[in-house]
Amino acid sequence: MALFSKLKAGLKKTRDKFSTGMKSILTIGRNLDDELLEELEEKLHTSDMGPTTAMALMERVTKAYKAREIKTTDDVMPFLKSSLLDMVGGGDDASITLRPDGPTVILVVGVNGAGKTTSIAKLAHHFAAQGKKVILGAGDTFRAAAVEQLTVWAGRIGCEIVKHGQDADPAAVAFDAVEAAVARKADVLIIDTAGRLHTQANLMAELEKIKRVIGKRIPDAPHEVILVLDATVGQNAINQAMLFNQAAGVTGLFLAKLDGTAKGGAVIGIRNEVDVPVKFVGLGETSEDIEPFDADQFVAAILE
Ligand SMILES: Nc1nc2c(ncn2[C@@H]2O[C@H](COP(=O)(O)OP(=O)(O)OP(=O)(O)O)[C@@H](O)[C@H]2O)c(=O)[nH]1
Ligand SMILES: [Mg+2]
Repeated sequence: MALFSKLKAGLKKTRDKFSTGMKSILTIGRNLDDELLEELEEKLHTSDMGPTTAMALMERVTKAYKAREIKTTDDVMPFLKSSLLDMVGGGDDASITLRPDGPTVILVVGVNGAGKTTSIAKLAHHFAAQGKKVILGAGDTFRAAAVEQLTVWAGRIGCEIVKHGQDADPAAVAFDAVEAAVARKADVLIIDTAGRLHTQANLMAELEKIKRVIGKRIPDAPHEVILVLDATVGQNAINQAMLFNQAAGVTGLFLAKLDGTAKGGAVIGIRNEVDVPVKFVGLGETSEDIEPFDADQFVAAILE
């Protein structure tokens, strides 16, 4: 499958570091002992999945070793694989379920240039392809070009867009977009926001305001707050996920740019440290380059 090979290509760096490193120490005939465990720890720490995750994995391995659940070097890779699967998660929360009555409101947030607007186009395409009526809200009023960019995507995908002028209050745009989505009986409303640093408290507070205003029109909305992360930034993505989650209550991650020279290993760390599920991955610059996140595929792409 083309997209899976893109995923594998994107995770090449992670896979090379991880699998090649493992193979170099888990050689045939070698005993599973304390010395090997030390080497394993070192390899895990130099992989790009982050120190906390490396430590968590190591804890599991050591425990299993002491309990004699893993006895030989042959047992190590299958054990790591099932541990990684467990840590990356998956399950029911790994998708966006649309509500049967009224529009599902999705607020999209993230740092500058993470891939928010492109990922919105992908989500719009994803739902439109299922025959759903999609409306976009141009909540990034910070740059004039941002509204234009989203308008171009709306035109390509063939969905409506609600927009105000530049410098308009993003919360007001969001409110109007929700009104329009209700009035026009849309299935999905996806709202763009300006990029902001997770460390800028005033801008993070603005997200709360946008959420509050949306909630005034539909009490349980936004139903999803999707944080778009640039997969190429590695460990910093974990910090972003933590702070955006604190400020805006993130319900899912969109991992963009996994096709590039990504450090996708950070995903494992995110799930382990923030407990927000990855819902979609972005694998290119067109609206079709989107895949629902599949934990099995992801772990396979790292280990094979
Ligand atoms: N290769 C690749 N490029 C991507 C992907 N997603 C987004 N991009 C590119 O990343 C750049 C930034 O994307 P945008 O969607 O504009 O990012 P943004 O977060 O909306 O940016 P701001 O609104 O400026 O904060 C663009 O050049 C996109 O084409 C992806 O999955 N793969
Ligand atoms: Mg944008």
